Amino acid sequence: MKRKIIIATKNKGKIKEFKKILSDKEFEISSLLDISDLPGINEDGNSFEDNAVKKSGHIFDLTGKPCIADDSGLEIDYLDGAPGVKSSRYYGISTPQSVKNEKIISMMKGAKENKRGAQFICVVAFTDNNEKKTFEGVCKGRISDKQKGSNGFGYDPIFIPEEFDKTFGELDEDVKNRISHRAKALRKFYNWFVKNK
Ligand code: ITT
Repeated sequence: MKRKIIIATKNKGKIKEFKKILSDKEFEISSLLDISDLPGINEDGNSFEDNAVKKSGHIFDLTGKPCIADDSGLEIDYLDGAPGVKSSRYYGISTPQSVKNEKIISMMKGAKENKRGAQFICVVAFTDNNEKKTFEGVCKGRISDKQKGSNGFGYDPIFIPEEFDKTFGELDEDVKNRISHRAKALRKFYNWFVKNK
């Protein structure tokens, strides 16, 4: 029998990836796009972990159903780790993503290849009636010199994962869903879940 789980997000890019990555697993997944009128949450934690735990705990408290949340972002070495935990609010929550990406490209103009390192981080938090657990995934790579491709979402058109020379925006979605920060965190979650739940 399929196990019901709620993904505590309205981000369509994340929802698509969660569903794909967990598609061969025995979950019946719903998201906040399927549940109307839930009050939002202030993501004011200082870490991905704080925010992920806050989001999954909040939705578990409201629904009483097992819940997973994802807090994620891009850390760029050349920008001292920015945008990091503020990735979705960087340069304004309603600024179009392509403008944010262009801003980063221009701030990094002239940065040499060995100074362009970056990593995507994802912390998945699980909450049910008797526990809270977190799982982290990291995907290392570098920032490209222009935006390329339209696959994925967010900063994908400017991020080139290690061992590739195309951005996540250009790479096939199946490749991203195999090697990404989100795939790694969800694999850890799943391995724990099957042993413990
Ligand atoms: P929820 O809180 O509802 O899950 P959100 O978009 O606000 O949605 P976050 O606070 O975790 O999510 O912000 C993460 C941001 O980091 C996201 O909006 C993207 O801009 C970026 N990001 C995270 N994972 C990414 C990925 O796989 N590819 C590209 N950008 C990503």
